[in-house]
Amino acid sequence: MRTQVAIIGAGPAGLLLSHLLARRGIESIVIENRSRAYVEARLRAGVLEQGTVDLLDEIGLGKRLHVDGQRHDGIHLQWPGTRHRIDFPELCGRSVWVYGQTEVVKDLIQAAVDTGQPVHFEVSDAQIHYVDGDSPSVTFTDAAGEPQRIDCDVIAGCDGFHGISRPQVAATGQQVFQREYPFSWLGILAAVPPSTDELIYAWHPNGFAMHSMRSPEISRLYLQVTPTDTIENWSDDRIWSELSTRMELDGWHLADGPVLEKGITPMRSFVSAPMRRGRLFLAGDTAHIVPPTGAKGLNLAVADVAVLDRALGDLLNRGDSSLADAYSETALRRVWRSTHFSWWMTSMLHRAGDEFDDQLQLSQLRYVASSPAAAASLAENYTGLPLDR
Ligand code: RFL
Ligand code: PHB
Repeated sequence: MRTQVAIIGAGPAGLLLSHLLARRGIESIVIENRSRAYVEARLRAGVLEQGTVDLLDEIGLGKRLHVDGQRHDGIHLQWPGTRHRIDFPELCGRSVWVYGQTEVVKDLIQAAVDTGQPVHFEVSDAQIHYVDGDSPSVTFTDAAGEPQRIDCDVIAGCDGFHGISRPQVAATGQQVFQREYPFSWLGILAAVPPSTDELIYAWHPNGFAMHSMRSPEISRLYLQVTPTDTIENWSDDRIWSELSTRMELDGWHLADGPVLEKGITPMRSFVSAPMRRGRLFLAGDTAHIVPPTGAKGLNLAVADVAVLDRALGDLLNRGDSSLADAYSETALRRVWRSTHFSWWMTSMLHRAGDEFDDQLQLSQLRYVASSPAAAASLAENYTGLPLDR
């Protein structure tokens, strides 16, 4: 096969990139090692920044989002005895949308099907070749077991944290910055209407708890647990009881219901630089991971791809490599802003230290709740700074 851009990974980054490039008349082929059903059902992010929604609208992919998604104009920050609403439009003139990553991925795959954009699912043994020259290629085994090769001008590594792309950059010198947090998130999806109008981020002596949602019928909730904890230790009853303890507030009740799915995710910050080697460009989780407390991972993948789309447009349509040469530095500026914000939200809300740390956290929460300047900083980062496009 021959194409201009071989894209590895049909997550949000890879699928969106192929769609953006097609709008510039640039051909691409996406390969993905999982099945379509698997990637469409993979339960992950829930919050889209204003810029992410604006971009999806601009390219005609926002229709279902505006029907099934919900605009949220704030979040609640909570600590024992207090629940404080941060009002986004008042503080920074922007909002966020609650719309599951599963739905974003379904919309992107449907758009690829509708436009005849090739996406090869269930491939195996993908390998990247000759990225230091002008004629890179990707080899893989297709779903039918046939060996395949894609000759291309550029490879986009959009294959997530465990993919094959980042190790290619590592081979030529790469800097990795990371932090492991001493806690994990236990997340559940539950068949019960949300007990809240806005997402609740709650600090509690037993640990962080969070209430999010997917629809008027489905709630998504999280608990801070220890990294060595296993899901077998957490019966549904224990999860609901701990959630209601940590989010307790006079006059408010947490409704429980059947747990549809539950799992434990470790928390880490990770940045790998540069995000390029020769003709291989990295985007999304393959290059960086943020802890989910800031709701940034998916949005950062979208932001990378918005920058990469423009850079590849100039490179492949006009032979101008200046934006491609600046890609890594441009993308990493936003990556570090989001990395800082996610680290800050995580550090403010999770219990990990001693009583001195507790008092610093509570002081920070009271400050954000009482100072319009501090609240505006949270609002500006949470809703997302404008995309660099
Ligand atoms: P993905 O989604 O991991 O997609 C990578 C794709 O590459 C495929 N792949 C390969 N394909 C072919 N050959 C190989 N060798 C391959 N290796 C891998 C994979 O199967 C996969 O389909 O990365 P992408 O596109 O960069 O997107 C990133 C986002 O998925 C991620 O950042 C977010 O889900 C993070 N995240 C959140 N982000 C937000 O913006 N808002 C949130 O509210 C939010 N909440 C979350 C989250 C992540 C969570 N977990 C489970 C990590 C909540 C949680 C609990
Ligand atoms: C979610 O709905 O899954 C979600 C929302 C906000 C976060 C993290 C996860 O910060």
